[in-house]
Amino acid sequence: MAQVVEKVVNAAIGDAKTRQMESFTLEDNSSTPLTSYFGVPIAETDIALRAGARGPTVIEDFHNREKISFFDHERIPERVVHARGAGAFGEFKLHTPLTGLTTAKILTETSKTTPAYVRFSTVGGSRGSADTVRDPRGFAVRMYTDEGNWDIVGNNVPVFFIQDAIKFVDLIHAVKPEPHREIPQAQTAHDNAWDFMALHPQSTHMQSWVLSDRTIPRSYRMMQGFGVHTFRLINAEGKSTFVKYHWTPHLGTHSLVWDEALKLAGQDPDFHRRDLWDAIEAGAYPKWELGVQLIPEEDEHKFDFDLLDATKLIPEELVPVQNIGTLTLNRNPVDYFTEVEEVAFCTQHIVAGMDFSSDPLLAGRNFSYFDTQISRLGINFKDIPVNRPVCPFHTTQQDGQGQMQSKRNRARYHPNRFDALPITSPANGGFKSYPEVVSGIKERMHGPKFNEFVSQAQLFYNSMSAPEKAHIVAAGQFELSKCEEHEVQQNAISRFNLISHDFALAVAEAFPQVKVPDAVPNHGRKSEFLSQVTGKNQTFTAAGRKIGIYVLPGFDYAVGAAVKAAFEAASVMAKVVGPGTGPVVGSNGSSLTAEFTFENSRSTHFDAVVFIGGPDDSYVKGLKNGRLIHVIREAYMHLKAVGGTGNAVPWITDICLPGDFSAGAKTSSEVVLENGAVLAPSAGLGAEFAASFLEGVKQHRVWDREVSHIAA
Ligand code: HDE
Repeated sequence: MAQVVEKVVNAAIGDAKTRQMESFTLEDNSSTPLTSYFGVPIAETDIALRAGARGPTVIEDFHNREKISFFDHERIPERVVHARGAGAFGEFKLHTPLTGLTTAKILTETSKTTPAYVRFSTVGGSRGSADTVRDPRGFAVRMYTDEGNWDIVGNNVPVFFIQDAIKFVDLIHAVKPEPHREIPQAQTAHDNAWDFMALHPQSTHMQSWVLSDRTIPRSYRMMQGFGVHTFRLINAEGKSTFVKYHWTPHLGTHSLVWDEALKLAGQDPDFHRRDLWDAIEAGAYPKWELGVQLIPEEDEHKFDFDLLDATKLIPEELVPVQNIGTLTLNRNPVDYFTEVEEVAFCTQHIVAGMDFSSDPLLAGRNFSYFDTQISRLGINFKDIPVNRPVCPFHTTQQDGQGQMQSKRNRARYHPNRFDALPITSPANGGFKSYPEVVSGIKERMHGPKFNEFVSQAQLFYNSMSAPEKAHIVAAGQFELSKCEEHEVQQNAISRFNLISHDFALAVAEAFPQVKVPDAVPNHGRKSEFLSQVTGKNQTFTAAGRKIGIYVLPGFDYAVGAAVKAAFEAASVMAKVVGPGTGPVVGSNGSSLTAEFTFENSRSTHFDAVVFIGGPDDSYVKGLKNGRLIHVIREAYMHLKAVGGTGNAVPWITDICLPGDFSAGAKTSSEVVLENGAVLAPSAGLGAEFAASFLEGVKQHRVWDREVSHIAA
């Protein structure tokens, strides 16, 4: 911890937010003698004051009372949704200005580097739940701009379950653990969730995303983010342009497979939090492009969906995404509670040059976030360092529980005799709402295009590759198999039938008692931008991946070292796995240092696994260990690149995966590539092996290995 503080202090040189937060960060004072919270040195902290060695504990022991009382009040209410999360600091740099479209400096001035903060989260689980559950992920970004805080409180899925905020309470009550026994934790695989979703047509499109691999991301670093709603940009003339925000990860958008996600929930519940932390500590800073879809005001009604409907996306074929800036996360928090638990995002935090659209979901959020922060953190949540703006600020608000600002202003009202007029004015860069023309009858109604729920659900499903469709079907079967009521399964599959008849039939294979309705028309359209396997905007790179290099004592050091060096040169996190942590001595007496052990890790911790061979048969004997054989089999089943060198090759082909390779694979004098496995039986091929292996890792998964039972 002392090290981290030091890093932050050093980082303080250039970043206004870091400097500001540093002034609220205590130096590591662990060598200062213990005191009470108010500075009184404490002589004894292990035994409470007692009337006689075996007598009652006395109340006058203020140290005992202070200690226990603080502990009693350590907890604050966790977020009612998105309780589980991880955060990091960084910066945003604009490279393509939106000149003429907005007056917001952050979107027009390329010379600025704006401090930024992101909190990623799951939605349904409690604060201590597992990271890898099936759930959309929150992707909440804050920019500490020179003109005030700007929060884009988005998700990793571009659409939402409902169109109107008034339904949020129903949605969340349905997807949270069932209230009578508080089961299941952090999952929608239960009757209430699918009961609601099956009966609520607005959720049809989101259901196809929820069942897809999007809701089991490989890493926060490999997720897209979306503002979801349509917002407005406002230029100097007061003209408005509609905008949708997209975050596109430099490492590509990639997911786990379901079996892996389930296992990781137990093996490492902090999998995503740890991955983000480790990458930032290693200097492998995650980056995203901020993209915008811009829609001129006059085009508002040209789509067959309503721009105000958050259950619809704008297909990129209709409005391309233009990347305008780069977000980099480069600093881990110093203290989780004050910097992650107490961060208070609010959708209404926008800056001048922007405004909201009349999306009814967004309108409800603009009320809800401020309200929820009052309940979680108190009205003065603005004073918590992570929430403070870095620009000058001046309000007439005062007092309230936990107020921390001692204001010198004597008059906290306007107008007052001290005002240097005018203190409020658009000319001072003041926020001005867009003067939208509105007319209509006050009634509980949505626009007519809000009543179409199926078209984009079909578009999404139609656009998936064969393995992605297979995963959606399997997810549907998994979720509904955990529902106990036939009616729920029947209703859900009837809804799936609206998305695709083939999809409904495939899910129903696991539910013989369910009757799949007749096929309904499917428009057959696809988008080229939605698949994670074939999508046009997808990035494939080995950079940022974690590869396990397995070695036993006596391994071929030259090969092991060459492979590790080649991986590291490709910005891969190469992790040596050995029988114990610390040095594993190779055949020539040199050693590699193992960070992981056969016992403390599983194949699921890595994107790919490599076994380095050793000098003789006794080495292979060491490999004949159920745990190690399982590593290869499990990674292979999870569609990962697996590899071996030297005499680890026949062990892979004959013992771990018998029958999967050609006869010559284990004797070839060259590097062999079969079924996504990379094998180098001959000595001295470390560099060639590593190059082929990295190609495999780059593909993310070996999709051909997937058994797909439905056509693309
Ligand atoms: Fe949220 N949401 N939400 N939400 N949401 C919260 O605010 C709410 C919605 C999202 O990392 C809460 O500070 C309503 C859509 C994220 O701290 C709460 C509605 C999207 C986060 C709340 C929605 C989101 C939250 C709980 C329906 C994606 C975590 C704690 C109108 C675009 C922020 C908190 C963080 C958190 C309300 C719908 C994303 C209760 C009423 C749509 C990423 O205010």
